[in-house]
Amino acid sequence: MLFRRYENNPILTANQWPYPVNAVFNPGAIKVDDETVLLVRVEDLRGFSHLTVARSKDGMADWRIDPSPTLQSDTSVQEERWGLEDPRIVWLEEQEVYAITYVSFSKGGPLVSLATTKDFRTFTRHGPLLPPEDKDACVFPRRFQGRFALIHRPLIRGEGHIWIAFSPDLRHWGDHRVLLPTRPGLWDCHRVGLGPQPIETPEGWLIIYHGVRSTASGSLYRVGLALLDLEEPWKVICRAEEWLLNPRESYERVGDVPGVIFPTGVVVHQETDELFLYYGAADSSVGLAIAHMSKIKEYLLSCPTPRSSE
Ligand code: BMA
Repeated sequence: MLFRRYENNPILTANQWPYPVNAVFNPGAIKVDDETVLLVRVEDLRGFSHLTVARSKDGMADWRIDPSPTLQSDTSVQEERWGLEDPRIVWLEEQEVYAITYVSFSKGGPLVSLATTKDFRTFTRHGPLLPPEDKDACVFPRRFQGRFALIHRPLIRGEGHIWIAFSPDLRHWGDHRVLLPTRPGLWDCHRVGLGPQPIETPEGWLIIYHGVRSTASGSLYRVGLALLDLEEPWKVICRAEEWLLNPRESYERVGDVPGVIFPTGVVVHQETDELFLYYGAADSSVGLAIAHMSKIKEYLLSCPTPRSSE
C-alpha cells in the first residue's frame, strides 16, 4: 500500500467550521513559508460553494480557519452565479503569484476560471479560461518552450478525458490534445479528471487523478497515478493500471455523495520524503493520505507506457 490514511481523519469537517455550513471538501493545498494552506471548498446551506482558507503548521492538525468566507463568488459575473468549486493551487515562478484554477458554476454549466493572489487574503480574478462544460484544471508552474500549459477536463459527447492545452499569455488557449483518456473496462472507464496540481520531480511530472466507474448504486471515485515528461508534458511516460486509493473508510462511504475520494491538493515535504495528499471524502469532509515520494516513483516507473491508441 503506497498511501496510508492519516489516523485522525477526517482532518476537517463542517462541525468545526466557524460559521454554519453543509459540507467542507475538495481543498486546494500549497506550502506557504512554513505552513500548509488549504483553500477549502465550502458548501453553504443553499447548496452554493465558496472557498475558505485553513492553515496548519504540520499539515495534519490544529487548523486555523478563516472566520468568514475567503473567496466568495461574484454574483454580478454570469459565470459565478452558482458558486466556486474545487480549487487547485500552484506558485507561478515568473509572475511570483499563486495561481488558483477553480470551477465557477455558470447557469450554462461549470467552467474553469483563474484567480491569482500573493497572500490568500486578496485575489485578482482573470475570468474564465475555457467554456463549459469543463472542470478539474490546473496550470503548470512554468512555461514549456515559451508556452504555459493547462490540464483540464472538458465533457464532450458525454466523454470525460483529461486534456492539455497551451497558451502564450495564460489567457488564450489552444493546441488542445487528449492527455489521459478514460480506459474502457478498467476502474477509470467512465470519467477521469486531474487531482492536485502537477508535482515536478527529476523523473517527470507526477500526476494524481481521479477515475470514475458507474455502478448499479452510483459512481465510485478512486485515485490513480501517471508520470508526464518533464520538458514535454504532453507525453505520458507511464500510467498505473491499478488504483491507489479506493473509498473504504466510513467517512468516504457515507456522506452527501457516497463512495468518493476526490484529491485536489498536495504538499511534498522534502525533509521527510513524504507526500501529503488532501482529498474530499464523500463530498462531506477533508481527508489526508500520506505516501513516500521515493516509493511512488519506484512503483510508477515500473508501470507501462500507454500506447498512443489508448
Ligand atoms: C465531480 C465534481 C466534484 C465532486 C465529485 C463527486 O464531478 O463535481 O466536485 O466532488 O463530482 O460528487
